Formats: sequence, structure tokens, C-alpha cells
Amino acid sequence: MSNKNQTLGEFIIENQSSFKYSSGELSRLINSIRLAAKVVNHEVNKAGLVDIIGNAGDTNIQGEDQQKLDVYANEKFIQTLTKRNIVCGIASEEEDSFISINSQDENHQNKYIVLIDPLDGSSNIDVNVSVGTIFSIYRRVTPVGTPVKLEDFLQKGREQVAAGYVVYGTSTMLVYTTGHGVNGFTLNPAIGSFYLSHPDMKFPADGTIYSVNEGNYLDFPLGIKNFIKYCQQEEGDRPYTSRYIGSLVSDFHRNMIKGGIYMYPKGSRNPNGKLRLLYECNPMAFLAEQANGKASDGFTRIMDIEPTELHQRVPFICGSKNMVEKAEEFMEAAK
Ligand code: P6P
Repeated sequence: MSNKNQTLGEFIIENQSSFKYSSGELSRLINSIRLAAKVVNHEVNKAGLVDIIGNAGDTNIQGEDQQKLDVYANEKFIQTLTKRNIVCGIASEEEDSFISINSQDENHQNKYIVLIDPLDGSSNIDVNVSVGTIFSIYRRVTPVGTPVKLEDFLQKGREQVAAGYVVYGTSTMLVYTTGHGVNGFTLNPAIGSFYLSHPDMKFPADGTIYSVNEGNYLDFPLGIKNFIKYCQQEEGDRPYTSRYIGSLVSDFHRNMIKGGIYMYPKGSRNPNGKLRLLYECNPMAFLAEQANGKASDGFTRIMDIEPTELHQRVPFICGSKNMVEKAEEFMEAAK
């Protein structure tokens, strides 16, 4: 149940009872993400004006240069989630290992863990192109009352209780699911509130947009090459349109609204693909499936993949159901 122009806070309260664990903790958790998103949005929006653009002079575990906003966003999300005393553990793209949160939860009574990519697409920051935050929420699997363990984070994507993203674009939106569909909220910066602007978001079953970095074409598996050639052929609604922003959240968001497919296949430089399973692919796959879309590695449903390590990468194909299934057909045929 949702009505347009409802604030995110009102929506959370109204829909809290639909969440089977509705003890209010998840609501408080989503609210803390909302707060962190507003704080990060404020910095992202003025990145060009203050000395926060550019390289933080460090590299993360991925070996990627840490942009200052990456570091800032990471700190703000961790700080906000810790202060609200709701989660027992956090994993982040910017942290080598997971963080056990017990500063105020010395008895480890909190039940939720959060995995985040605090600022995805950060290479776009200096050129004023959209970036995003991605989050994934699980209930812990180890006993309440004990410090979290790696196994709490290495859960299959199908165990997620909530997932979402913030897209810092021409407007700032928070889009999330708790397993009851996908809803999008747009920030009114003058008031500082998110308003329900995109209720019950759904991927069109078909689309005419494909998103992939074709600079890597020669490196792609044969099935992906054949699918791209299929997209480019003159027939019916093809050739499709190629749109690739270099920011997963933005490409996903546009494809969900207009219909389309996003692909980050494996290649020689990225033998397992580039995107991280736990805090990029799984949350986006949860959203995709909740919006009648699909997400796989070309063969296996993303949310069925058994994680083996915190920062593991997987090939990622996600978007309109019929387009993903067509790509999977080409992958199967080229086996
Ligand atoms: P490439 C950003 O670093 C990211 O993780 C996604 O947001 C984006 O789609 C992809 O990588 C871009 O990678 O190799 O095409 O520049």
C-alpha cells in the first residue's frame, strides 16, 4: 500500500507490519541509511566546490585508488549505522575486513548486518557524472550475544531481508526493497525529506537498451559477443541503443525505468568479472527480481551463488527478464 508524495518515514511506518520480523529494528536501520544518504548527498552535490574531489592518496583492498568522497561516504555510513546501535556488523568495499559493531552493543544483541558499496562509480566524481551507494541487509546467522563472524556476511543473496541504492544524479533518489516490491523516493533538498516518487517500480519485460563497456569486447566470452551482435542487428526493434554511464546504479536505474540490460562479463583483466557479489551484485539482483527483472552470471541466478569470500567478484547480467534470458541463451549456445 503506498500513496505518492508520502515521505519515506511515513512509508516505512505504514509498511512496517508487512515485514515478518517487524520489531521496528529494520525500520530504524532503513531510517539510518536515509540519514547517511542525506549527509553524503550534501557532500556529493558540492564536490566541485570544496577540496573533497580527487584522490585520497590511498588504495582500497580492490587495489583501486580511493577517491576522497569514497572515504567520506564510507565513514558516514559506518558512523551513522554504528551510532544508531542497530547493526552488529558492517562490511564495506572500502574496508579490508568486516567490522564487528559493539561500541554500544557490548552484548551483541543487534540482529542485522549491512554490506555496502559506499560510493559506487566513484571514478565519475571528478567529471560530474552520477554516482551511487548500494546496500544489502541480512539477519545474522551466528548466535545473538556473540561477536559477528565471516559466515554472517557470506550468506547467499536470496537470504537478504532488504537491499537498495541511493543514486546521486540530477536528483537524489533512494530506491529499496524489503521483499515486497521496489519503491523509489526522491529527495526534496529544500526540505531534506525523501518523497515517494516511484511507487512499485517494475522492469519492463523487454527493452531496447544494452549497457556494457564495449571497449572490452575482444575480451568477452563468445556468448556475450554473440548477444551484442544480436543487439546490433537490424530486425524488429533492433538495433538496440547502447547506453553505458560507467556507474552501475545509474545504468540499472535507467534500465529499470525504460527497459534494458546491464552486463559486466568476465575477461582476461577481470577473470571473474569486476563487480563484487556481496555488496553490488546481490543487492541489485534482489531489486531486479522484486521488480520482475532477472540477474545471473550468464548461467546461475546471482542470488543462488554460494559466497566464498567478502570481496569476491562475479560476472553480472541484470535487467529486463526477456533480455537477460536471451543473453543466457547465447551463453548456453556458446558453451
Ligand atoms: P568499467 C564502478 O567502478 C563500477 O563498479 C560500476 O559502477 C560500473 O558499471 C563499472 O564499475 C564500470 O567499470 O571497467 O567499465 O569502467
